[in-house]
Order: sequence, then structure tokens, then C-alpha cells
Amino acid sequence: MMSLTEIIENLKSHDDFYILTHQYPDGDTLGSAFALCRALQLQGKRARVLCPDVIAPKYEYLKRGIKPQTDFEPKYIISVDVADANLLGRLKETYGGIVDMCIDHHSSNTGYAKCSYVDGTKAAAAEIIYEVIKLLGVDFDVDIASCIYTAISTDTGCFRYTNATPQSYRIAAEMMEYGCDAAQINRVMFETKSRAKLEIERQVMDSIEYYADNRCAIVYVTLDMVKKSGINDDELDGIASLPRNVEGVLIGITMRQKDDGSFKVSVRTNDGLDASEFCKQFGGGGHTAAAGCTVCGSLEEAKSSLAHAAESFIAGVTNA
Ligand SMILES: [Mn+2]
Repeated sequence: MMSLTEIIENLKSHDDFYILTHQYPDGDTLGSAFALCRALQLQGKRARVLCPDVIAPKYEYLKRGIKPQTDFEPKYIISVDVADANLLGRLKETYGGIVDMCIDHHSSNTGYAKCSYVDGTKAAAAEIIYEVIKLLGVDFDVDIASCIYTAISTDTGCFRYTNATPQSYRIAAEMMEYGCDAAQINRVMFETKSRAKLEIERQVMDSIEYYADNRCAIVYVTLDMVKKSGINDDELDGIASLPRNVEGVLIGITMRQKDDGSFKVSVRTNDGLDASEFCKQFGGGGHTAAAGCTVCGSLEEAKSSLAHAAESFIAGVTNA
């Protein structure tokens, strides 16, 4: 793994940066990418952010202060918050094999980049970006602060998850001192929802089933449900936390049907159960309390294999 000093040397000695985010972009990958992009531009470099999917309108403010620089060929490619080349989505084919530097906080990072800086103790990739910007000697301004704040707040579920550290709070506090509007950001990220989203949440709660003595809850979102509700793909992020919110549930599983019929599975756990370990059984990974994997088969088949896995997983943990 490269050191922070090496990151700074590489950023200083190169120019013409492409900064890649992961697919289904969230506040962390976008906030990290735009903060770094602005910092590099302020250093007189050319830089642009490339996102494999459409960026939801609610994230539009993260682009404030970014100069549109599109007419250059990349000489140095950076990915932020991207644990695996597959998560680059439609950008994978072109850039998946040629990422020069990866900055990430997923311990499951597959090491696909030429050099990587991965710190699994950070709540958000943006906490590393914060250090990078400091070391670059760039002055923080309200635009960079809004990006970093958004990233940390969204990845910690508004500072409620176990991944939030004292340092997460310290950085967030510092970003407020640079003028970011924390209340407004949190309202937009956590409270405001479309009627379509409310409708899909209602249907998702309708789909809930309990296993393992009510210690596992599984919900699903089918393509049909998405189509009927008229919801945008990006509005589905928060859905994953719903099943874990039920009292007594240790493993909350959200299955989301993809275009190819397989299911993108989000696993959220309580009481220190290792979601990443659970997802490994299905070839996935992630963090302790939040991880993901892909499961194939019909809805019933996929659900039952997840339910069985959850039953043995919970039995294994509680008997230990
Ligand atoms: Mn992240």
C-alpha cells in the first residue's frame, strides 16, 4: 500500500486527472470525488469527475465551484470509494484496468489499481480525502467543506452508525467552520423524499418476512415495483436500512432485482454481527455493519438461500 506522502507526491507530479466514482453513486463517492477534483483544480491542475451513472439532482450542489474541464485526455486516473473494478459499472471496460491510484475505506478492496491507499478504520473515503487535501496545502472553502461533510454524514447515516469515530465528528465540525450548511445537507440527504419513494417504502415493508426466530428480516424490491412506483434508481439507497430497524433483528437483508434478473443484496447488521463475513459466502463483501453481494435465481430461490444462510450464521454466532 502506498503512503499518504506518496499520494501527495503523485498528485503534485501529475496532471490531467480523471476521478472515478462507483456505480449507484452515493454521498461518499461523489463528495470525495468532487472535493478532490476542486482541490486539484485549485492547484492549477486539470481534473474532472467521471461517474458511471446519472447523478441524482439532490447531489447537484456537490459540483459547486467545479470548473467544467472536459476537453483533455486523462494522464492519471484515480478512483475514490471504489472497492472493486466491477463497481465502476459502465466505466469498467475503459478504465477498470488502468486506474493509477485508488483511495478507499473498504477493507475488502480488491487491489485492482496500480497503487492503493485503503484505510478500513475510516467511516468514509472522504476522511482520507480530507487528509489528502490538507497535505496538498489547499485551503478549504465552503464548496470543499460541503462535499466532505456530505460524504461523512451519508456514510455514517447522519453520524448514527458504529463506523462514526471521534475523528469523523471532528472533521465534520471543522467543515461547519468552513461554512457548510449541515442542517440543510442533512435535511436533503435524510428527510426529503419523493412520493414515489414513500410508495416504494410502503411496498417494501409489505414484503417483509422474518426468519431465524425473528432475528433476520428480509425485504425485496422487484423491477416491477420500481417500474410501477416511478422511482429513480438512485432514490433506492436508503431502502437497505429498513429491515434492520425492526426491534430484535440482527440481520436485515434487502434484495433488489437487477435487469438481468439477479438480486443485488444489501445486508445490514446489529450488535456487531459481521455483515461482510456473511456476504463473503455469496462472493460479496463490505463493512462490519453494512455489506453487499449478488445472488442469482428466482425471487423465492434467492430469498430462501439467504434465509438459510442467515439462520446458520446467527446460530454460529450465538452458540459461540
Ligand atoms: Mn464510502
